[in-house]
Amino acid sequence: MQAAAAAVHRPHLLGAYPGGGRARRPSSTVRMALREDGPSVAIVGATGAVGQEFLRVISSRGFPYRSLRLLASERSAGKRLPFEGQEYTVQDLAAPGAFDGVDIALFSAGGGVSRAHAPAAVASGAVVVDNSSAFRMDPEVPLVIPEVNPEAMAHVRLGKGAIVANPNCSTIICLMAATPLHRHAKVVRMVVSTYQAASGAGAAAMEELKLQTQEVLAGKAPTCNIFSQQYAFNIFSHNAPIVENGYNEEEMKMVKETRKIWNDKDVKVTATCIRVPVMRAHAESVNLQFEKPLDEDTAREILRAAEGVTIIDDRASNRFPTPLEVSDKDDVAVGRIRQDLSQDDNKGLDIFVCGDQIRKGAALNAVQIAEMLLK
Ligand code: 2RA
Repeated sequence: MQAAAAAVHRPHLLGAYPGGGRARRPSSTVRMALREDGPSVAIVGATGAVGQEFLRVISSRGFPYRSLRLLASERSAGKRLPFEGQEYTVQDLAAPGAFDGVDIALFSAGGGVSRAHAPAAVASGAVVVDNSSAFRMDPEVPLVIPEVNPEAMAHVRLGKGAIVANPNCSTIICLMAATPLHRHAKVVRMVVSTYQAASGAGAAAMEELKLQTQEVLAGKAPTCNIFSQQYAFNIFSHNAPIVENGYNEEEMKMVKETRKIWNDKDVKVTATCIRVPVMRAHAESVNLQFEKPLDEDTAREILRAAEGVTIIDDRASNRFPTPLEVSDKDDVAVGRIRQDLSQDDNKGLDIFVCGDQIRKGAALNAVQIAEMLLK
């Protein structure tokens, strides 16, 4: 048994932040990424929450680009957006030639837009990194978390049109922590309970949470436009539609995407997904049952060495990951690492994981996929 679980902080390029995890590169050190030898990049859904985060991540990581095209629906076309000292006019993604000359197109404008326009981008030779659910379960489309299954996109080449899908945010955050343990002891069953932030439902949901909080505090009835029920000071089952088996679509994504990413059709996964009034980072309680024994000290060592993972696990101070602490950070944070008492022979662990939904759950993962195309 381990003696006292201490908070573990690993140094990082972007600088450790107080209490563990990683800080986003400060704006004063932002690198100009406009480079003649970079690919030509298009961002579809450039005015949305994830679209805007694509730009921040491109800038903070110095992702090289020769040219940048910001695309959105006709409604947003004509808007002007500043980025790295230049001003870009948002163009209509449905206009003829919208993807001409584009090497990499980062899509985050919903499944309908991806289904309608990704094929045109691919036909013009672009590699599409799609953040929607449109192609995730297509057997021809790799579903990739770079730290987890980079091999799935080994055949994808710049210059040859293709689609690579970004997994759902909840799956990314869960598997960032579960996969290093899975590699060691093989997960046979995983039970996930999520506490999902407003950002997962888009910028309008974040605004609704702010507005409702003010309204409720002022004794007014909350405005419910995005969600059908009060969100501030409340939690409710995830807003995704319920399917025939009683699960909602968000829960089924966790089940199906985990199997695809781990290339393991037999792994047992069950999930309960809940929306909580938190702005932009998801939290997840994950129970893992393994084929082989895995003690909690070894698990902590494995997670400490895992890329993109920070451990916050200070039992003495009762200090563990929180959505606020991981907001705007690249890493997912893992804590509450403990042996599952109900499993024999150290074959079970409980962990608690938090990750920024817009960043690692969406934009950062997509830009990391794009980075892999440059290697
Ligand atoms: C959510 N599925 O509801 C979204 C994020 N991709 O949080």
